[in-house]
Amino acid sequence: MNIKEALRIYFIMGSNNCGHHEPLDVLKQAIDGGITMFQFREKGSGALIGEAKKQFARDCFRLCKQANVPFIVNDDVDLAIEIGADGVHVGQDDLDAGIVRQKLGQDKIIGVSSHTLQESKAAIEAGADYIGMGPVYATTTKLDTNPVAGTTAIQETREHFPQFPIVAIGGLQADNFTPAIEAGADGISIISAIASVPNPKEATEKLVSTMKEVINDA
Ligand code: TZP
Ligand code: MG
Repeated sequence: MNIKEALRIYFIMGSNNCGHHEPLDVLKQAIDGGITMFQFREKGSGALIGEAKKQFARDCFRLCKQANVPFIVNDDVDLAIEIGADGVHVGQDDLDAGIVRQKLGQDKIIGVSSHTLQESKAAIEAGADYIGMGPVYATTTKLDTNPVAGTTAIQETREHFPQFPIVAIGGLQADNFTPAIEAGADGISIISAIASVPNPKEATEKLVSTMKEVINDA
């Protein structure tokens, strides 16, 4: 798998991000619209736990597998191992990437959230396959984010690591993500601009077509 290409339109979702939509239908629409990777992020207020979480993860994984969309689990390494997910994404306050690597083995994808060049360096040294950087813009989806970062740290990380896979996150939409790509991100991670809109498939198609234009112009 080409990780940079997989990061282009990286959809992240949990059941509590979907408003009145049926979460599996949102994921189905996002897949039909052209997402290139998916992160199962079942956490926060009202999130499923225990068996219900596990079943929902399996259902999401099945849809992704059918469409060849890599399936990444947020935080929960044990769940990822149990269901055979393609990888795990961890934040700065979660398990260290080196420990995740030991648990998952060499073949799985490990993503790490980074907010600064220093965090990027540490994640890369610890064996991350990609880093997620942001929040580029303000977001109401995650309440405990770091301060809005713009694109400066993305640009700094890109200058130090010309080839390393980077995905931008935070408040990104079709009409505002261009600066993140221009700063050096390989793709965008999106929650609400797909999960919380009236037509997730159309929204995804718009992200995909805009991304094609932005990359061709770069
Ligand atoms: N980490 C930093 S910002 C964010 C996460 C999980 C939320 C992104 O959600 P949205 O709705 O795409 O702004
Ligand atoms: Mg986390």
